[in-house]
Amino acid sequence: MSDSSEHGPPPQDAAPERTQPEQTQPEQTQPEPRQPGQTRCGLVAVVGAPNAGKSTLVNRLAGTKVSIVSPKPQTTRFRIRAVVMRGQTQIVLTDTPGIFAPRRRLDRAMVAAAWEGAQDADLALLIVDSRAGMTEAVQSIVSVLKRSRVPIWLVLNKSDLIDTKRLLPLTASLNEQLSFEETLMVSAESGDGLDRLLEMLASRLPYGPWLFPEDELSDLPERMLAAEIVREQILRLTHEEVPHHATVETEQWQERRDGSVRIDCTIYVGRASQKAILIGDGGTKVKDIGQRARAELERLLERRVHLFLNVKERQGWDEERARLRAIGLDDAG
Ligand SMILES: Nc1nc2c(ncn2[C@@H]2O[C@H](COP(=O)(O)OP(=O)(O)OP(=O)(O)O)[C@@H](O)[C@H]2O)c(=O)[nH]1
Ligand SMILES: [Mg+2]
Repeated sequence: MSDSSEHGPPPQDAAPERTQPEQTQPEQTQPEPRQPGQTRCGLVAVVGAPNAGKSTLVNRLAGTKVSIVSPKPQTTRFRIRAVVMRGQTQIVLTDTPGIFAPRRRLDRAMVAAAWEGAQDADLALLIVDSRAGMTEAVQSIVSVLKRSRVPIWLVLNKSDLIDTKRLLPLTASLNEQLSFEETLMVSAESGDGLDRLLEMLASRLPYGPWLFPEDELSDLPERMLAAEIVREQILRLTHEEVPHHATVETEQWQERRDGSVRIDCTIYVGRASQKAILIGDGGTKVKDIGQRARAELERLLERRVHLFLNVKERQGWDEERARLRAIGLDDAG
């Protein structure tokens, strides 16, 4: 398929190879607390191959849905922040797109967003799908992470799908390649191991003031949330090339006097055939997508929602800078 350089971060990231002794250097140890009740705060990037369960984990840790989830790879397209409070620690999680060998401008921008998330962090969690094990994608990501100065924890996810004893060879082989500061086994789906993960994060992050208000759960604007919830249903209800060749933008957000909101979204697809699949016989598919997205939005926004979807064919949208900017991706060249 591809070598690690294809999965790699932008070229400016050229830190020296991570070596074993670096782990024990004093810069990585925690200072003693100066006074009881002192606050801690840190940025924790959640990175990994597509479909590893990063967004499921972030949602579960945040206790709410901040990022969409689907059984298909490449669900997350841009970084989403979730703020989790644990005692005196503010854990600022960044969900990132899965890292894979990119081809389209859209894909390159997604992978660049993931690596940028990792570079800015105090700590990175490498999420690995335990059942999938050491895939080519994981191998490539590890070979790039080796050059990172950010401390990395290995989080083996989906422990509910596998006898954890069978994970020992995978753990050993990953730890041989990169000296992870910690290795944990969790199930983002069942919640197993997550309390311990939060506890460990809370006592690992540096002392310092909180960066965000305590009640700020996420940085996703409501207009983008609406578009993402529509896209989540497209990922769930359509198959093959359609979901990956669709993008959603919120065109209008109208508050109504009765407290409800009217949301108009446009779904762009690359081809007429994809548009036909999305619309479905007599409009049944897009109606189904709309109904499910509306129900989910009403739950998340805690108000009545009138959702209108408009499907447009727009060839080459995934190479268009404006379309990528609309979903919060910078141009990755
Ligand atoms: N059984 C099981 N399934 C899980 C677990 N965590 C995530 N999943 C499933 O794995 C699939 C992918 O989950 P996501 O959270 O979307 O994965 P992701 O890493 O964010 O994927 P991308 O955004 O595409 O990179 C979904 O079907 C989840 O329900 C887990 O711990 N156990
Ligand atoms: Mg995701």
